[in-house]
Amino acid sequence: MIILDILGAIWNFFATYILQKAPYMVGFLTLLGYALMGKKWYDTLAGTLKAIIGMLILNAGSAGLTGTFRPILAGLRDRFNLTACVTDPYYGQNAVQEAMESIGKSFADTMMLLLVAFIINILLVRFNRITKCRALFTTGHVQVQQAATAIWLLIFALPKLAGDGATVPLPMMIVMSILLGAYWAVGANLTIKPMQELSDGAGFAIAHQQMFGIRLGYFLADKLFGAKNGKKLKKVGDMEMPGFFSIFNENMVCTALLMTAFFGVILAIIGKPYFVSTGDIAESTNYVWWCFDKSLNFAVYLAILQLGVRTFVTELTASFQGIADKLLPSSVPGVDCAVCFGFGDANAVTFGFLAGLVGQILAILVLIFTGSPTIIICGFVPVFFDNATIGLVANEKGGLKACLIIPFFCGLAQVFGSALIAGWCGLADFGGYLGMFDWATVWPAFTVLMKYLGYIGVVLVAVILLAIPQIEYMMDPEGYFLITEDYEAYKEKKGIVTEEDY
Ligand code: ASC
Repeated sequence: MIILDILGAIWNFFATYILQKAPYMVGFLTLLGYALMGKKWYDTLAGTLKAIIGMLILNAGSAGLTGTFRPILAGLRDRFNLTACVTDPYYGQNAVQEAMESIGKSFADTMMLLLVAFIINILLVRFNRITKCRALFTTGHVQVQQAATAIWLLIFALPKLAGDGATVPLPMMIVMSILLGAYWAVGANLTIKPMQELSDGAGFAIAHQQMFGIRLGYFLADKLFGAKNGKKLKKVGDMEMPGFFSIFNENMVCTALLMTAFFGVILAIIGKPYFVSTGDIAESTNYVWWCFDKSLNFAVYLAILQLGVRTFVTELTASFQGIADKLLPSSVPGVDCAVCFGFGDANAVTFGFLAGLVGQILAILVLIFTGSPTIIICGFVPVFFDNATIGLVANEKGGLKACLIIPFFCGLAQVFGSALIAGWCGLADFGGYLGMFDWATVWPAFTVLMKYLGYIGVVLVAVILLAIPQIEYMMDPEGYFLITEDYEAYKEKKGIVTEEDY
């Protein structure tokens, strides 16, 4: 009994403080990786600390961005008295919690789902010679948000299987874990090629909420805007601006100026009285200066975020070699989408975000003017992190045009998709929906299949998911594992020349 109690306490600690907290999960993997490699204890300690601190810095940047700009976008809703559903992973998670309580179900099942789905992800990677899945999800906060949303979508799609009790019955739990675990493994796996190319083989995948979006953006950028007949691509970083415009070449300056213009307009629309009423500013505050200060802070948080990436990425990927050699062959860690902001053209992050914002605002206006029963307010997290990431990847493959056009369409898809699914499954009534790209496109499609085809739909979704890495493998059997095992050899085989190699 005592042993069981101790094991229970250890597990509880692990689940609460490590599994759900990305910095410590990354630290744990770094520690494990270095230990498996037999590194000296003090090097292991230093590497682990650096990985944790780097990830904490990244979180500080991302929390700063979200904390500063979320109230501004939410202010639009209050200012115009809209009863609208906010697309934001945290609002979405709260909405699920309230929705579950409203039907007498316990939210505690989410944690169980998270754990079992994570084990399925590990197994799919462990047996990757069969499954072809090469990426392990490490972003715990995202996993919690997704587990919550997936529980609700599945209860909605399969009410009979969900039963009437307070807890989710075992068969339902099994279905949920398989689908979610497969989505993590397959989605993160889809991002490996775009990320290896973007980072010149840094050895990570993205484990976030727009993984299908990244691959789609990469594919479309290449097909529609990619370099043809050996012509060099015009990327964001290649723009040589004359005179005054040359100051836009500097990332911090570019971000600050663009944000001042964009947020200036939004803040002008909301107006000072609103922020006085919320207590954000005093009556005596100079509103224009306050807006300017907010906009400059955008560049500050982005810079912090990139510093975080530089601090932890090499430690994590170097140590992960130990895990790949001993435990999970040919695998890479799946990390937060903000990690890729440390690679590629820094301005593509800003351009992608702004193009996505324009798309989202346009889509919201369409919803308002067509009298849609569900109105969406764009939360900061989806509009920024999704579109910046997709824009960065699109720029790498298809240049400036791709970096603007693809995120614009993603912006439309995020709003229309979220409005449809959140209205349909009832989460809009609770004020929030996850709203990130995959959850506004891929998951709603899965939900339709399961709602109308029942168990056949479930099987279909699982088969579709598991078939994706197989198809990817069939398209490039020789390069498929090489790209994670030895990127230099992969490049040589494919005749890829990067700018650094010139
Ligand atoms: C999310 C989420 C966040 C951000 C962060 C980006 O989906 O919940 O806090 O994106 O992970 O770095």
